[in-house]
Amino acid sequence: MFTEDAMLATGDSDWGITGVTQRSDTVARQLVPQDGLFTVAERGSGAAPLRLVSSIVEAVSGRDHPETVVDRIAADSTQVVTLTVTEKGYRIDPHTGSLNLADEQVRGDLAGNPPLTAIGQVARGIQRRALTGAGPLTVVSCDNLPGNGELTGTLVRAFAAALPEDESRPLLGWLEDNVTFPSTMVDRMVPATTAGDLDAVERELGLRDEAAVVAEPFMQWVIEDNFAGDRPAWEKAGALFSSDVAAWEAAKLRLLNASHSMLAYLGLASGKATISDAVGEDAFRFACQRMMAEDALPTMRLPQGLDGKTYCAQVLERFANPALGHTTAKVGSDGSQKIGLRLLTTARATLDAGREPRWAALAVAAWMHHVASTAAVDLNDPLADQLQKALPAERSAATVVPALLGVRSIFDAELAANTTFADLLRHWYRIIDTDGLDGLRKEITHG
Ligand code: CS2
Repeated sequence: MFTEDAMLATGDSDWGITGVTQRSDTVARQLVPQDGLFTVAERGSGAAPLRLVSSIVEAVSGRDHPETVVDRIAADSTQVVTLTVTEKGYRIDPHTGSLNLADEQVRGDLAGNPPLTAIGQVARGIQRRALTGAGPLTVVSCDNLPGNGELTGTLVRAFAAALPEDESRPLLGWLEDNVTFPSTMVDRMVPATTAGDLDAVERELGLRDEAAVVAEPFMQWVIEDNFAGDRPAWEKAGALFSSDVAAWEAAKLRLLNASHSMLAYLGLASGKATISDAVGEDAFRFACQRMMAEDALPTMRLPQGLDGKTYCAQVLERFANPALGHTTAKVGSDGSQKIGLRLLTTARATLDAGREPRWAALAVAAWMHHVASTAAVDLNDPLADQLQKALPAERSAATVVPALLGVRSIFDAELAANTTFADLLRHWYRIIDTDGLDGLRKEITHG
């Protein structure tokens, strides 16, 4: 949408996007017969009319056609590669914060197989640019990770460094001189499209659009202005260019995403299927407000132009959008990849400030409860097997909390050994596990 709006605003209509899907070919299969056209259906108050987006000119399944992806990244006409591949798509080693060289697909990509990981595809595409003399390239991560640009640069360089010496040296040199990795913060809630959404769009549009996307009316994109080559005039489409993206991203992760995860796990524990149902529960909304106001805000620096109070109120209002149907199961997926960035940062900072991270601990305890009460096959998380293995057969606050605190890829040794934090987790876990919703209501509103 931003790219199309930028073209409309400037009359520079030379841009086009090759859209790549990574893990399945579903979206590519939906887009190809539609020439890349898709509808964005905003839902909720202030929703714009249906919008047909035409900036995607080609859709490719990266799983089935990795060489095509490498070709497109390597093409001289390509200026920018954006990545929206979720936290787990980066293949980060939680212990080093760099590329997970033990990951099977990363190893395959390094061995010279047609690359299947996002980082492998980007690195191989850049390697080909270096050989063919194509121009500079900008790689833009759009995922919910702090310093996502710097991180992506680190991962691509780690991939390059792990190649044989004769490949590695020239690639690292070319990266240094020709490729930049600006950080960004993207914000728009986009639930998975349901069959009901497609039918509703068909009724409004008079056409069947298999690739229609449902979204909230709000959207925001903050970008660090560090481009190696040309780019669409996204600022003309409402994107904000800022030199303080890190603060924007931290605010989003530790306020919006943290509350989103809290609502997802409290909702899952109490039979609430959607985020709007969960935030409609007074006690849960109150817990989010207090987590943001008492744990998160006092331990963070906000970017200029962002008012903390207004932002927190706006976030809860967005969650309450009843037309969105954002499920607690979806937001609660991949918890092992999310809670560290969203909640444990706040827990650590609050403990460091000499206070109890009471509300962040509630969210983490609710996640623990979700993990302990879901079978491995049903737990939508890349660490599902590892988490289940860590769990004892008998599951209560006294056994689950220490068992999960022992998972080092999520909790570092210092945080895991903090007795204030462990006590809070056991306290909340017991209430969720034995007293249920009524107990939570009582404890949250009077606690
Ligand atoms: C959500 C996010 O699924 C999740 O974990 O918290 O995808 C959220 O909807 C977006 O970050 C909103 O911009």
